[in-house]
Amino acid sequence: MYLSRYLLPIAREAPREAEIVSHQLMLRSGMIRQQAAGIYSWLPLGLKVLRRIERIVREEQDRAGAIEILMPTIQSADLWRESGRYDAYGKEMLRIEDRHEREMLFGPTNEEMVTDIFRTYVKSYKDLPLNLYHVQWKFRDEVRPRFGVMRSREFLMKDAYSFDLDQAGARHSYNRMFVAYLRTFARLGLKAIPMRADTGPIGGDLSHEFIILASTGESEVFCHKDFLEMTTPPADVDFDDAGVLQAIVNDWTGRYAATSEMHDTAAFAALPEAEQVSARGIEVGHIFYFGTKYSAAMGARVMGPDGHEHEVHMGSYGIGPSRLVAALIEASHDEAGIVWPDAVAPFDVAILNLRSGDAGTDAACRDLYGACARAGLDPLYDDRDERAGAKFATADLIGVPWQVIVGPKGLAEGKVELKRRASGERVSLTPDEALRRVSAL
Ligand code: 5CA
Repeated sequence: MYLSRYLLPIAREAPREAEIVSHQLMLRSGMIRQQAAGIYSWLPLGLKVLRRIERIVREEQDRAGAIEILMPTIQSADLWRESGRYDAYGKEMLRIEDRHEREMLFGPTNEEMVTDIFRTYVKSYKDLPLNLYHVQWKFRDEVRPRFGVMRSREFLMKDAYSFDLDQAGARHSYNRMFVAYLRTFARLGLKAIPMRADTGPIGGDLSHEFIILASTGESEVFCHKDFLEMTTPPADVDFDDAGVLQAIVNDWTGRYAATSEMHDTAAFAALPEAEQVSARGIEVGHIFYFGTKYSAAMGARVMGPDGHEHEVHMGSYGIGPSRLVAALIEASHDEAGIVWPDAVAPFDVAILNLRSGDAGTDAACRDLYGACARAGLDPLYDDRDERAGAKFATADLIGVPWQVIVGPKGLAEGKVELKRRASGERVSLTPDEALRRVSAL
């Protein structure tokens, strides 16, 4: 992308209502625009990051055996009356009436709808286990939307729903998602810690929140220090092997970790002081096992091998890709701006032309741009007629992992400068060497 043709509305300062650094940086780097309280447009740069997160989330869902569908944002109240949640959900649910005076709602989650799909099409235990997921916008009329897309009213959620014949099967399904989440967050460059959690309006008695530690997090959390060093399950883990998955989950749940709602002061105090971590955290994922709560209420039954009908055991599994954009910035930024992990960066490399309009630097930048694109990289070329200082500041602010700085002095010796955003390290290289270095990652 040539920056002169892009929409990148950079702002020197963030509006005062932006309280936390991720919100400030998302506004300053032109990633989002607020349209109403807690409702945002995603501008080109923000959307690119959101899409890269979604892609990793999908790849790990698919790897774990979940199947993607797409359910609508608008749902019928009748479905929610079947589970009893239409009244129970309260003011967080945005209720809508259509022209025929039918009661509708903007979905805050999809347990009822997916249970309806299941009961329509699946009749036998032979079709189990089944896990259906979608990535769709949700609406929750939060009393206090705040921190930008971190706690918004409209937000993107990946929600998966598992169906099993019995509790043992459901446990395996739960563990599949547990391990998929460990892999997802690690691939995003985050250390997420699974913590026993409260189930709230979703229900059930087995639940984990996946929390990343950040000083601006909304939750108070307590955990064992070992979590900071644990290794992520490999890509080739056998998701069909219930024993292997259970062992991984046991390992990740064997040490103390809890949010303030579930905190056991005595158990935490029993840990040696050097092993206690007490911090703030951001909830980036939440998984639930709730047995037959929805299948019983909505008549989702399958024929078992015993010739009898069984209410299916279900779980639901959420990740917030839009919240993750903000969480990633909270976890990775400095005074100059965002420092994207390679896996989610909006562009792979920024090419900075220090003298746009100069035939030599223009040609070198265009060549490099073409070579990057041919190497499968996604380059952003700052070809604007701007001072070098403004180009450096923009590149640092938007946090592209590599910068190739092209100026007439260096070019006279056949060299460009390659800067790694995260470390600030700069080296002088030929354009070919710079390209090789960038594409090696
Ligand atoms: N049905 C279940 C699981 S699919 C569910 O709704 N779970 S949840 O309420 O915990 O939400 C799942 C994830 O969505 C959260 O972990 C969080 O990452 C994201 N999320 C929830 N509320 C918001 C919000 N107001 N703004 C941004 N992201 C949110």
